[in-house]
Amino acid sequence: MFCMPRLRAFSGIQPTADSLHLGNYLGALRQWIDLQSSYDCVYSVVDLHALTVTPDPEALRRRVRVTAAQFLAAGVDPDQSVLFVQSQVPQHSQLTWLLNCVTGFGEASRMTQFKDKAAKIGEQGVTVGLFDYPVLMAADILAYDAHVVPVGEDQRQHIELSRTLANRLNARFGEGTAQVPEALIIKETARIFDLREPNAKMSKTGHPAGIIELLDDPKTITKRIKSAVTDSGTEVAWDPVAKPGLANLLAIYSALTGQPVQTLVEQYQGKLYGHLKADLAEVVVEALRPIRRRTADLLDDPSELDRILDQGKDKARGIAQGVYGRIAERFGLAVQEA
Ligand code: AQP
Repeated sequence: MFCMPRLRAFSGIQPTADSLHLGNYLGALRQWIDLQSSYDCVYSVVDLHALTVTPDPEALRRRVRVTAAQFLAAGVDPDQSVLFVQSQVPQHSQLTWLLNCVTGFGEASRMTQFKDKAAKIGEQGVTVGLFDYPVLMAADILAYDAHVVPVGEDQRQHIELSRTLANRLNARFGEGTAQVPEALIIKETARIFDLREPNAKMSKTGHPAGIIELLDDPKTITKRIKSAVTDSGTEVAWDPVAKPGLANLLAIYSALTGQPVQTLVEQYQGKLYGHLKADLAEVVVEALRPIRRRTADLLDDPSELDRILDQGKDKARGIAQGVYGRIAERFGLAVQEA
């Protein structure tokens, strides 16, 4: 029987914290898991990106492993998908340089995440690396000829840049130079908000009280959900503009249970916000319990984690070397076989 080759999905998450958070999980990671049955999936702990915020080397080493362990614990299957650490595949940096040379300074300057992060860090701390982050991300994606990129809403502009650069390569060097990727963003969970500031996205660098980490213990999860900021009203209703905090809790509840938001709203008619928060805390605790347990098991067995990442590195290099060679040759570079 003739089988159509599968389309390829690529995505990555930065090892910039000791735990991923619920936004990373619902916005990206859960999609990664679901795509494994129908796509050829390549997932990466993108440690080169983490260097843009100058982490302590020891913390970076630890976080690379704990991030990879969480991918696996959440359901990334290393026999089905390629799981690797970005810095172990040199083509990411090599392709970034080629893409740097076709990216306008003006178009890179328009990236809103750079502006936001630069504003937080302050002028003195901003590096060229942080500015170049979206080009490195384009290289990550193009190096695997990825057709789709499962991410949260905050990455939409970066995927647009990747598309622009792929189209530019094809226009300049001929069709087939680069695969033009598409963002895969799930509307309902595209942006999970901070529990204390429901108009800001939940972020690894946010205030701890506003974040639910995948590795948080049940007591912490319960405390954070119970003290989540809501409005002064009493009626449970879906109104992201007037009741952004409540809408965020309903979105999380719905995403983790599969119950439509409207069903939840009806279920909590005549009840107080506190009832919903108490039930949601239980839902989140039970959803994250197996991930926390499996992550701990994986970290207790360092040789198995090493084996998985080593196998992933070889497979990732196998793909990226070929794609990089094709693109570099079209630029006119004499590519050496590795
Ligand atoms: N709040 C969120 N809601 C939905 N999706 C989200 N993602 C991040 N936050 C939310 C998605 O998770 C993936 C993680 O990407 P990343 O770690 O490489 O970078 P990030 O987007 O900058 O993530 P953080 O956790 O918010 O880190 P900092 O604090 O560094 O900004 C991406 O697919 C992202 O869309």
